Amino acid sequence: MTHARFPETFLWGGATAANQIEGAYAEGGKGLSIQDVTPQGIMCDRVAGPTADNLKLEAIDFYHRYAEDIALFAEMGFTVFRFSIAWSRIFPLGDEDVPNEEGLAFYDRVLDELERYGIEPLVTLSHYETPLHLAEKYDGWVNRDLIGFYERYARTCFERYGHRVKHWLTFNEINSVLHIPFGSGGINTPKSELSEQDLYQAIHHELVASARVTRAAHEIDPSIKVGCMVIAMPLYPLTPNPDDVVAVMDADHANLMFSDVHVRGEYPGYAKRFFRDKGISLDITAQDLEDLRHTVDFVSFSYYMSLCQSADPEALAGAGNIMGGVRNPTLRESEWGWQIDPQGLRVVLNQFWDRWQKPLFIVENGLGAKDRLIEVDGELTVEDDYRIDYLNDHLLQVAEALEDGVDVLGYTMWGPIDLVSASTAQMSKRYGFIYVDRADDGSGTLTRHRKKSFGWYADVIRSRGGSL
Ligand code: BGP
Repeated sequence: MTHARFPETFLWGGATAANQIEGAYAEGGKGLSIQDVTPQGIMCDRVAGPTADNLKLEAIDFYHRYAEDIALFAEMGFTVFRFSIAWSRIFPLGDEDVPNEEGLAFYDRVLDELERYGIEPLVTLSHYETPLHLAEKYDGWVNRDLIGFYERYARTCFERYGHRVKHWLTFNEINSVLHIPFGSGGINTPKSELSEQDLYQAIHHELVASARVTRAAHEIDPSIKVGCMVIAMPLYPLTPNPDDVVAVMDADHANLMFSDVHVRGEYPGYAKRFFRDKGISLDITAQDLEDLRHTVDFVSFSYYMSLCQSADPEALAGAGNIMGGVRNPTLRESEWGWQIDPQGLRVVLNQFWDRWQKPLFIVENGLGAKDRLIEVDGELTVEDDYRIDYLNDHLLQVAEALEDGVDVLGYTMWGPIDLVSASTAQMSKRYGFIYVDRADDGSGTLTRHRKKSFGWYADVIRSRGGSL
């Protein structure tokens, strides 16, 4: 085995979200979340209520099988596990005064199990799971009241779990609200009717809320580290035309604003100009400005792909996941058209480190693919060399970034166990090292099977990247 490429302190693991794994959507006193009314996925319109075709209602039943699943993570040698707390398990409606003890107790049990194996929890407070009541009654984050409700929820979590959870993320992919206002911000007004004024007011409320809970965490326990979480998507100019380079700069700004505010504690000049040019006039109080000064301890992000940008509106077709852009003619793509660019991860790690000089955490990265269960030596498994190649190539680029001097805290690949996809709301877009027997029509035994990549990741962790 060759030499370790990663430091001893580097955290290795996987990342999930409550709505994509837990199921038990109406058990333990849980209220409805916006995920319970989006059976087609976060990019689609909501429906009237929970419907039988919504795979997330049962998901992969982590709510009942967490012990078995965490044991499998431990078998791979995980040192960190990212999961989210379902806000509507703790505050079923979102605006009540008293938390739901049964919901709190569930995460105590999850944390007990992680502790048993020495796996560090990395907890997302809000992962596309706004309580539905907050969406319906308040129009989600458009309403300033959400700041107080969220702070109460976050404080409840810090007080209960803060002594055992040292790393927290405030909002999953906070910049996604630009594209999926309901899924990301619980904004009930249809996207086509939502004004930019209201959208940016909602964003402002989320940024203030994030800063306020960062302060609360530090007050409750100074050893707690709080990070923001953004979609990282390096943008390359489609051509060397300076117009395309400026298009990249503008599109970058639209996204970087979220982490710039989190890290610098104030709106950058380019954002103020954007608001001026667009005639957006935000309600920002003196207290808001003071609150924003409570900056994050680290920056975390998801990385799946890069895209090109162009100043030519005709070139701007709808490539990409949540965010748009132009296809890069030099890159391969996944079965879902997500372009594969391992070097983009090194680029973005360097860009973020140079910009903020804050520790970085890669909290999502992975390949969604259609897997085929086969029998090998009497065991059911998946020979997922395509997934191994994807992750291997990306991790080598993380090692390069470490050589570049970037401070990277850890890597939690997305979906270590197959789960319900956020965009398609189906099972067949699989990311896991662990196969879950459930099909898109909801059938299946939910039995877990180790894929080939399971042993591969265990080797990577054991050798600290030496086996890559
Ligand atoms: C991110 C989300 C995750 C996850 C991932 C993969 O945007 O934070 O929740 O699902 O993308 O996306 P998908 O499930 O659509 O393949």
